[in-house]
Amino acid sequence: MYTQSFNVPDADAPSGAPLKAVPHDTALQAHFDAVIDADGKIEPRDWMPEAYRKTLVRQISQHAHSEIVGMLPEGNWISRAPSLKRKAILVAKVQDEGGHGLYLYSAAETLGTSRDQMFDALHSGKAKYSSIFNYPTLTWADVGVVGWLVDGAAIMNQIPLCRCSFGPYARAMIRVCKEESFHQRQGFESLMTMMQGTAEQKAMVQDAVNRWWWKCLAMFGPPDADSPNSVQGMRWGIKRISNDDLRQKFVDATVPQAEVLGVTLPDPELKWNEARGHHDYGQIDWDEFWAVVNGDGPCNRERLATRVKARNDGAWVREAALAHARKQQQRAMKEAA
Ligand code: FAQ
Repeated sequence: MYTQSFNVPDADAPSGAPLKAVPHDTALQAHFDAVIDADGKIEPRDWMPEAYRKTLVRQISQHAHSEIVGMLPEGNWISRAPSLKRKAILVAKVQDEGGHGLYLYSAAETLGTSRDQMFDALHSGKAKYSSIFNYPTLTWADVGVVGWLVDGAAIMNQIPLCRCSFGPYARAMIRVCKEESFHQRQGFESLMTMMQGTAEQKAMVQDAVNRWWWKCLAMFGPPDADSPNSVQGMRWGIKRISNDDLRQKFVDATVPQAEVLGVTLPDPELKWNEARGHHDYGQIDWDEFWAVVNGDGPCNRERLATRVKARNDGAWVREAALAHARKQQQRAMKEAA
């Protein structure tokens, strides 16, 4: 008998008889392991261990939710962008994030989970999304800083995901990374313009950097020693670089950019360490991070309420589309009869 576990007794076996190992099981597992070891790709129709499938659904759906919830902090500024050019760029960027969410939901659907199940998990507070989107965008400079630092951190994390062992996720990431890189540059360029402006504009940029810097460092997830999913994720070729190593790469890449921009990163302990060949940096507030991840950040409730309202407000569109599809199908069947 075929089941997901491949390990049930035969129907004609006497009850209480020991489970018969099904030879297929080990062969499939061995094939999966060989593909992973050879750095190959697992595709949706391939056999995969249930734990691998579950991990991917967890990570990809959380990633998709982050993109969709991530539209909100910047979307908040579309109606107040300071010029037509900035408004057009921001509309395009926020739309791109929505598109990333859709690629990712589609990738997760190939693993046998429905979009409704994923939305239910988000809306009931069961699924996570990135901590960073639970902070408010208080000024126009925050929009530039989200592009520069939040998209910058997202790219750092996502480039290794282009080599993820699960094909649909890896392929989605290639396109996402190209778009994120435009997002990061537009953020930097917007801040650069402000830094050539008035003293008030420069102060606004510095204030935004002060408020977002530490939250961006926390985006990479808990320290490696406290990251329960890392070891298995790396064994499976889902994660390629650890949370702490990505965080370090982000710090090292951002310090020279901050110098070009003319802003100070708000960390007195930030300094080049010649022996390590990296920048040292100060302590991240992990209590704050976990409070935000567990639903208690400045904007968690507002963000979820906005997503639930959007889902409810759109119900009539989904119903109308389904009714239209049913009508078309009936008409086609009548014509064929
Ligand atoms: N926020 O054992 P680990 C973007 C959770 S997209 C909330 O280290 P893992 C684009 C983690 O889920 C940003 N929760 O977990 C954009 C786990 O809980 P669970 C999103 C977090 O999976 C820009 C627990 O902590 N990017 O920004 C966070 O090995 C601008 C233990 O952690 C992705 O999702 C966090 N920051 O590593 C959009 C990339 N960190 O699930 C709009 C894909 C950790 O066991 C505007 N995801 N947790 O209940 C990943 O690479 C990984 O899932 C990590 C976490 C690195 C996030």
